[in-house]
Amino acid sequence: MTRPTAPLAVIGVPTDVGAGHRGASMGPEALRVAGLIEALRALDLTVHDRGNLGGPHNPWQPPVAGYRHLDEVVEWNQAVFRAVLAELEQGHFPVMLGGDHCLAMGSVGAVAAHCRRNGRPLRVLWLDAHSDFNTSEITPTGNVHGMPLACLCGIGPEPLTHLTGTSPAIDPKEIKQVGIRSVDAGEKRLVRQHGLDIYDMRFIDEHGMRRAMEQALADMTPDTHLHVSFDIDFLDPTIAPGVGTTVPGGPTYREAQLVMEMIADCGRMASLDIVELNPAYDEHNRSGLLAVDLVESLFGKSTLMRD
Ligand code: HAR
Ligand code: MN
Ligand code: MN
Ligand code: MN
Repeated sequence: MTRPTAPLAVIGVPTDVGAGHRGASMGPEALRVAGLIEALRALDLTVHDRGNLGGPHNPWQPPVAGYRHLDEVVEWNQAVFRAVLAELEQGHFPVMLGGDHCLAMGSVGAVAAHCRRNGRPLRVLWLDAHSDFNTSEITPTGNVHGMPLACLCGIGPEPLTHLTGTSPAIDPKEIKQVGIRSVDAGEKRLVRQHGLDIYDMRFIDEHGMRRAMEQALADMTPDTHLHVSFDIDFLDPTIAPGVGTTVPGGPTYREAQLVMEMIADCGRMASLDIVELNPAYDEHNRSGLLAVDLVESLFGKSTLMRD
């Protein structure tokens, strides 16, 4: 196990403009109230809590031409992109507290731009119930939190595909998805067409989480930048009810712990999103507390090794 040595820069992104349920905007504070910052410091990590980014409020309008709140999503993501790139340039490890998953366009976009400039290979590990590879033509909802990976791969509206200046920001080959169990009809075609490497719940049932993670984390060079995008709805809703879009049949507590421990062991993680926590749907912040528990393992806390 290798702990990151770079100081962490925690960036709150209190938005729910990309979601179809309101309340993920309260996620950053719920994670802080659950003790995230103290838990990371207790692992001897240096943590700068940068507070929250600002952005447009949620106008709560229906979708227009296949997108709900496109202008607001663009504005939030420009802010995320700038903030994350600035931290990476200072040698910091950015940790985004969401906020809905649309923010990953800004965070992964910045990581991709940084890797490109420094000639570092990139891998994006997407822990989620959903593939988040929709487009305005195929989305059943118009919610942009269902589209970030398609936009990052160059499929989407110009202001979102060109956040980093160049499009596509990432190659589908750089993406590994784990825990997937809800993919819309048109989205299925698209993820197959782009050859996404997906370890869905069927794979996990048949081969186990250990094999899924071994394969998802295989073939990284020592200089690979691993970005982890942790959507709380990855977890089974019986243990993490505090999200807007629950999907039954997700990883158990032990499976989720193994995921985090194996990521810590690989020693490549250099940036992280924690997204979709929605305190309006939670029970006494139990999903927030669980997220903190899992993130401790992600940063190297283990039962028998040194704390
Ligand atoms: N696929 C559905 C849609 O596009 C649900 C997407 C839900 N997304 C998140 N993030 N909660 O994974 O509307
Ligand atoms: Mn510093
Ligand atoms: Mn997601
Ligand atoms: Mn999801």
